[in-house]
Amino acid sequence: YAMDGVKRKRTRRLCDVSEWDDRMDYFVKKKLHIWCRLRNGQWVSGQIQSTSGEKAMVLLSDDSVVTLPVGDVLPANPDVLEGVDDLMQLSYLNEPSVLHNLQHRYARDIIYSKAGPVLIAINPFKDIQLYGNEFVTAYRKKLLNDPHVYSIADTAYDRMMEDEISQSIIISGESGSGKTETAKIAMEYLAMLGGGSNGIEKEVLQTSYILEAFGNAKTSRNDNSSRFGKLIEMHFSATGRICGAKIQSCRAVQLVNGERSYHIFYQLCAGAPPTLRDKLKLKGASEYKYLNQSGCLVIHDVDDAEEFRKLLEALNTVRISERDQEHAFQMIASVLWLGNITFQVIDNSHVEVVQSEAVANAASLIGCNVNDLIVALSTCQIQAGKDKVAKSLTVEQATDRRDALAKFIYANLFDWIVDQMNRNLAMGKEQTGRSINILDIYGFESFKKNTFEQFLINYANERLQQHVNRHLLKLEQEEYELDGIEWSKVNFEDNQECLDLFEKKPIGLISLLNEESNSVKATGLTFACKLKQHIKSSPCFKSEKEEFCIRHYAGEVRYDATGFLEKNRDELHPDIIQLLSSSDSHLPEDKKFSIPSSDTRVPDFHKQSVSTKFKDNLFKLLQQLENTMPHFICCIKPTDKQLPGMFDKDLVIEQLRCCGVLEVVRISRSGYPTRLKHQEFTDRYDFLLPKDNACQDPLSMSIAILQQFGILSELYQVGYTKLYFRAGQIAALEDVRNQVLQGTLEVQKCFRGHRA
Ligand code: AOV
Ligand code: MG
Repeated sequence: YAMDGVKRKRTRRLCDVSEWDDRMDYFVKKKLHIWCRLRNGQWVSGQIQSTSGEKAMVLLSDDSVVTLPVGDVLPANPDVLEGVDDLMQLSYLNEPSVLHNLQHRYARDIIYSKAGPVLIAINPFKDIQLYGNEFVTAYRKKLLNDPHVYSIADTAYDRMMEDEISQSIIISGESGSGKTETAKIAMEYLAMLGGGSNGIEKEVLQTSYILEAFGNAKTSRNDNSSRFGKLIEMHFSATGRICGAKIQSCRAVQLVNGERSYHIFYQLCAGAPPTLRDKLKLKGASEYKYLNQSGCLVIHDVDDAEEFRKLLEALNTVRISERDQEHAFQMIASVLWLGNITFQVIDNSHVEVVQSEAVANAASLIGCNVNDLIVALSTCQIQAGKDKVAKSLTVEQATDRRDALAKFIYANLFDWIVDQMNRNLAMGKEQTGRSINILDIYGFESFKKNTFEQFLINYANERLQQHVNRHLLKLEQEEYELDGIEWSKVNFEDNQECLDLFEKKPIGLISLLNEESNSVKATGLTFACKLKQHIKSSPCFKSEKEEFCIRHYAGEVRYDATGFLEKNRDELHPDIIQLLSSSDSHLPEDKKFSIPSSDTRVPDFHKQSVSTKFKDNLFKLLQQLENTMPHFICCIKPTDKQLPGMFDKDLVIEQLRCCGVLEVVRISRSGYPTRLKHQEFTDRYDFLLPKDNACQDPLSMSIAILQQFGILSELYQVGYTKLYFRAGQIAALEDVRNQVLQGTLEVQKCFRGHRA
């Protein structure tokens, strides 16, 4: 242990750039490997032959020699460190070394690595043989301790059982990096550990399938992209069995968006059995406007009909009754038929709904009168004196109304399904302190065209990033400083500025958006102008015409302001509310639409905008995580092509930078990952002190114990309230403790005496 600590200290110092300059001669003499950055920005391996002034002559592997600025040369790690499990073990911590290490592993299908406390998971885009019963058993029995999602879940489970503190597994990464798959792998592990006779673990696992059918869609970045964020709480009994679960979701997205809409539409169209087809008047997906406009109806290698059969199985498993399932499919079909309703202008003056099977089917599926639907979609009831008169809408207004109705029905259905599952998974009466929360949200997105949905999604990621940074980088260092131990601070990139840009009142993006949404005359253009006018000082913001740019932690994104106001208002016209409330009277209470108040006396500014609700919801989720012990998984997407065997270094390094991976490793390496309160420490080890020991207070006793054990002073630090140990030191202490406990009777007695 002593050796370990000393060695680490030396290598740590070597990472400093100034010392690297001094060491270069040594590298020349010993012909050691280095990394050098070529003009094209790529890092390649080579050997320094000589240096003169600010230049270095480097021999490359193809025997050519290049002359480079000294600043473009970095030390490479010795061969024995090739492909280490944990980046903390690297003697030289720099970007090319980290990349090389991860690529070396990835090429061997080792997709998991540690970066200190964080698990790095690089998406393999193919099945790899790392999962299933055998692996679960091996990790559970601690026969395997290679980095793995299983090992993170295992640690969380043990901590939960031992400390009775709720845990959380927080998964971050950009779109398509593997968050949702990782979340499922963690859930599978926990389900196997916590499975019992009630079979609830099977239900918990099946919820993922249902949520994905209704909440995921294909985008250009991910064929199975989550369009909602979720926090799954798994609750455990005192014996470690799963006793319940709860899903919280945070949806941000439109019906028709991206390449394909939600999977469920295509699954239903492809897989519904004949009787259901007849009831829903269902046609093929290509017949529906909401589905056929994007030009993408199928996903490569996915059989929607087969997926539908799996969905039915999942719905049965979570005990959603057949009647309820039918209700859900009826709502889905009503949305599809609504999308096919068209309008025509008569006499250049008023708009009419075209009589068609679409409007008839939509009305019957929603459960309302066809004429009521037609009136609600094409006219506006206006109070004229004592009477109400109908005023015709424009085609554009009518289309908006139709879409708003479809969107509302879908959103309502999604929430209803989540409620049903939560009801069936609800825990017994016992509320335990034992839960594991898994957070999986939509990843950072930047498309050719970015709109309100990306705005919300990227804001959520900005918030999540701060949560991660705060725990891994900030709190850790603050604790050292507060407790008065020696510490040289590691700086890291903070995204507070960008969050301020979103959240500041009254001149943050969300406030300004809400303000502008309240004005009837405002448009995307006036909104963009307003932003330009008010937000002058933020380095994260630029705007021109109808567009604005935000510099996010993960890169710059250009947003098109068109449609922001409407989507942020997301109003359901009182006429539609009227229609819905009259349509569902025949439905049982739990299936009724949860309709917003149509009370016109509620002033507009009291109605919460979509962005405000989203923000509040997000805060609630993250707040819940604050009271848990966090475990972090950082998912990395090694290629934009969704194909195996590719490793785009630039793409990977960008993501490692975003997650602050190098900084995390730096902090963990020079940090003290194990810490114990003086009292805790003395309670556990003071039986080893001679009986006549004169120390009274826990701090002095702690120091006496450390001296008694002969622990080297560089391996720990004594804070005001706690002891801080380098990695591995507590294990060494535990060894001694166990040996003594198993040893002579004398010591055992002494131990008992002390405890009592
Ligand atoms: P995401 O959740 O991070 O994106 P997913 O978890 O949906 O990403 O992963 C995208 C695809 O990568 C999956 O559909 C799989 O094909 C593949 N994949 C990911 N992890 C694994 C793994 N461990 N083994 C095999 N294949 C994997 V988004 O939800 O778009 O942010 O909003
Ligand atoms: Mg996902």
